[in-house]
This record gives sequence, C-alpha cells and structure tokens, in this order.
Amino acid sequence: MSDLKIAKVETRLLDVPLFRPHGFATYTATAQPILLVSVVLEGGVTGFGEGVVPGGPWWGGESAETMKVIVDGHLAPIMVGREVSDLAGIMSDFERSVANMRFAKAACDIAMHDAWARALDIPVRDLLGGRVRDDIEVTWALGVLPLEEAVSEIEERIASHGHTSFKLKMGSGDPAVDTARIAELARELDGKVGLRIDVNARWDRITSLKYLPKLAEAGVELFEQPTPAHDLATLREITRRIGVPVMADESVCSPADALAVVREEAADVIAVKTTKLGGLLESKKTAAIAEAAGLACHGATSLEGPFGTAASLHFACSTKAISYGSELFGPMLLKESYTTEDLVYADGVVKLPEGPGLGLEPDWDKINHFTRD
Ligand code: MUC
Ligand code: MG
Repeated sequence: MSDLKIAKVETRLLDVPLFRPHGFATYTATAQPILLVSVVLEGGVTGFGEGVVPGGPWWGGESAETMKVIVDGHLAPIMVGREVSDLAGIMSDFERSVANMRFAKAACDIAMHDAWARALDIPVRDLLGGRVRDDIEVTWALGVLPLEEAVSEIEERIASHGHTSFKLKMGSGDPAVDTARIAELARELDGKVGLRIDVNARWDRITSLKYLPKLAEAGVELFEQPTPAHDLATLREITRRIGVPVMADESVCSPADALAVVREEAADVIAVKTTKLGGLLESKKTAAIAEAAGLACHGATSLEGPFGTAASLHFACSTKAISYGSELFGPMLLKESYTTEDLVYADGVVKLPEGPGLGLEPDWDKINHFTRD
C-alpha cells in the first residue's frame, strides 16, 4: 500500500443559493451549481476540488452536470490507482481521453493538488513554487442591476469590506441604455472607486467602437472582453484605439490562446481563471507566457465556492505574474458556505488561509444540505 495512491474519486452536485440574484449578459443565476470532487488517497487523506462555471453553460459550454458525466465516466478511471504525485502525468493522460472540458479537468487538478499537499502537510502554494504574497486585492462584481441598487451595493461593500474596485456586468440589453446606465453610475460615484466593465463577448466591432469611447469618457478604467472570443483582430483594434486597458477573458482558455493574444498584441491584461484553463498547472503556463510578454494577469473567477476560490488564491499567492489584482469574491456571493471556517475578506483583500492543502475543511452537514437529490 502507498499512502499517496488514489483509492477513489467521488463527485456530488451541490446547489448553493446566492445572497442575491447575479445577472450576467444572457442569464441570471439565483444559485451556483458546483460539482464537488473528492480525491481520496489510500493513506486516508482527502482533497477537494470544485467544478464550477459562472451560473451555467452560457459562458463556455460546460455545466456542473456535464462535468459530473466527464469526471465519473472518463477522468476518475484515469486517476484511480495512480500516485497523486503523478499529477502532471495524469493531467497529460486526461488529454488523450477527453478533448477540451477544461472546467471538469480543473476540478480534478485542484482536488489532486489539495490531496497531495495535505498528505505532505504543506500548503498547496508550496507545491506551486512557494510564496510571492499572502493576500490579494479583490474587485467586487455586480450583476446587471438598476442604478440605485448598484450604487447602494457599492456603498455597502466599501463600508463592509473596503473594496476599492468594482466590476459591472454589461451586454444584457440595448447597448445605448446599458452604456447610459454605467455612465450615470460613474457620475454618481465621482471617482470614489475604480470601475471596470465585462461585456462577456456580447458586442460586435461596430457596437464596441461606438460605445466603449463613451465608457472611457465616463471614467471606466478597464474593458473586459467586449467582443467575441475568436476575434483577436477587433480586440487589438480596441486595445490600440481607445486608450483604456483591455482584458482578455473568453479569448484565453489555454496557454496557446495566451500566446495568440501575445502575438496579436490583442490585450493588455489576461484574466487567469484556474477553472476555464483546466487547473493550476495550465494556469501557471498561461501566466508564464503573459509575464514573458510583459502583459499583466488578473486573478479571475468563475464564481467558485470556498475550495475553488482557495485554489485560485494559492495560485495567485505563488505567481508573481498575477499583478493586476483579483476578483476572488465567489464565496461572498453565496448565502451560506460549506467549510468549517470561511476565507477572510477585509480591507479590500482576501487572505491566504493557513494550514495544509487548500487550508479549508469541509462542513459535511452543510455539504449534505446543499447536495442535489
Ligand atoms: C466572467 O466572465 O468574468 C466573474 C465575475 C462575474 O460576475 O462573472 C464572472 C465571469
Ligand atoms: Mg469575464
């Protein structure tokens, strides 16, 4: 028997209510579906990962349900019986059996990192190269909301958690109305906090070139993925013409995508989501490409729960290239979480939890409560 051998992989679907609905460009979520993946080692240690997309399959095609099919039927059989320290080899074997499905692979990558680090009694950050920081700034994201509600949520978050930057979701309605809403919000806030927008790839070239300059004039400080993922030429045009930093999100779902953005000079910042990239190893490669090219990286989120967010935090705290802050606020959007201790958010930052693995322990009563029948 080897303590590090993977004895079994378990999955369960959770539906975790949000404290308020979160409106995206094409979908409004009231709960976050999460595939909780447990990797159990022969020595008795268990590691946890989360399969999460923002609300549903509208973002990238995968959902918590598709992930369950892929993990149970195709990825778990590759993991079981292998040493967890074969992690890089297991991830590479995933590619031979399953194309794409990066969110599902990320959940397994993270659960294996957690199990391995717990077995070694070290934090996941140490498996990822060690410390560059102990906390990171957190941008709070607002769903699509009427002006008054947006202003009051921003005021509340400044007072309660000291956020200094806010992301506003766009792309859901008439671009003229949507732009007027954000410009009005920027006027009300009068430079008190940083404002950025995420259009989730919903605008075409003409719409972007018409409305983004108005948002620049209103003081918006970052444009996240205004145009479709594949259209790097337009992203480059926006980056060159408007004079506000542009962040690529949907355009970068692999290290090769990051290289394409670098070659096309299509963006200033890359949104690194450990989920869409297929886990911590692929995120490291993506960040390295950005860093070598002089691009900034943002510690982005798919609205993970506590384990997924902690994984992205260990990654950000071991990766110098994550130089453009984070939006690792996912657990705060949940009405209630499911670990014995919560991640600590204060003064605009989230702190890396202490302890082995991801540094969080499951609360099984809550997990059972959120588990889908
Ligand atoms: C995205 O596209 O960035 C992150 C925050 C949020 O509100 O939506 C996500 C997804
Ligand atoms: Mg985005």
